[in-house]
Amino acid sequence: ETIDAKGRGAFIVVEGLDRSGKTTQTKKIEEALVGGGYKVKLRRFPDRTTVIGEMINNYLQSKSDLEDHVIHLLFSANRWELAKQIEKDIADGYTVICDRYYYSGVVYSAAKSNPELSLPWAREPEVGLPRPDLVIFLDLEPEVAEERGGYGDEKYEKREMQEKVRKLFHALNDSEEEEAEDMVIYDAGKSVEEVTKDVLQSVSSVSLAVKQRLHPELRK
Ligand code: Z5A
Repeated sequence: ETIDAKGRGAFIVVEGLDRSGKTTQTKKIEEALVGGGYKVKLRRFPDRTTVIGEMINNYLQSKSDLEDHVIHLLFSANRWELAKQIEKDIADGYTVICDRYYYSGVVYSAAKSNPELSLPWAREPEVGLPRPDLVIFLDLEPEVAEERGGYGDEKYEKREMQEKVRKLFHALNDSEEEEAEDMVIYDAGKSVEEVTKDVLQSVSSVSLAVKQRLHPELRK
């Protein structure tokens, strides 16, 4: 089924742990939607192509050290600098599929052993960003992630951090926050094809439903 030319596009976020297949599934969703006649744009955060993105990249690759609050706010600023473009794309009828978003922003900072970076504190700078219509969380046991070629060399790619991040993603899903309303958890330990089949069920129902909702909401 093709989308009404005047309707807005959906805003779909793919979240998950390291090696959970976010990039792989983002492309699969794109293929399926393009095949169904949708106009699609892909995004990823951090977007390392901007000046702020370059600072984040240097931090993740341990080429620079930044204070915990500072790197948190840079990740957020990286979303804010692209927020208007995302809103415009959605309004122009593009379905925007985004590899990581403020869910990662909140959870990775809160997973640090710094009591000043609580979940509520970490959520604040994200208030007012475009709210996703759907957040697919690809859940994976850390052992399985390690079997997929292990973690890379970047800052947070360590077993202990990944375990904390996973717990916090689940805590967010069990919370009263609006993140819980938008999030659907999928078992990313299945084969690529099985995961695609699972996530496409949510994607197709959301893509059709947004035709009724003219404007995307902003995050409260
Ligand atoms: N971060 C943050 O702190 N604050 C923020 O606000 C944001 C992010 C936005 C960089 O993210 C770091 O930034 C990240 C969070 C933090 N830190 N960590 N960890 P990134 O997105 O740039 O990098 P990444 O998470 O390391 O992405 P990735 O390694 O590319 O993972 P992926 O996209 O989820 O996986 P993939 O490339 O699709 O697949 C990984 C491998 O597994 C590959 O060989 C695939 O062929 C294989 N694969 C995929 N699916 C399957 C299945 N189903 N079965 C078997 N094998 C599979």
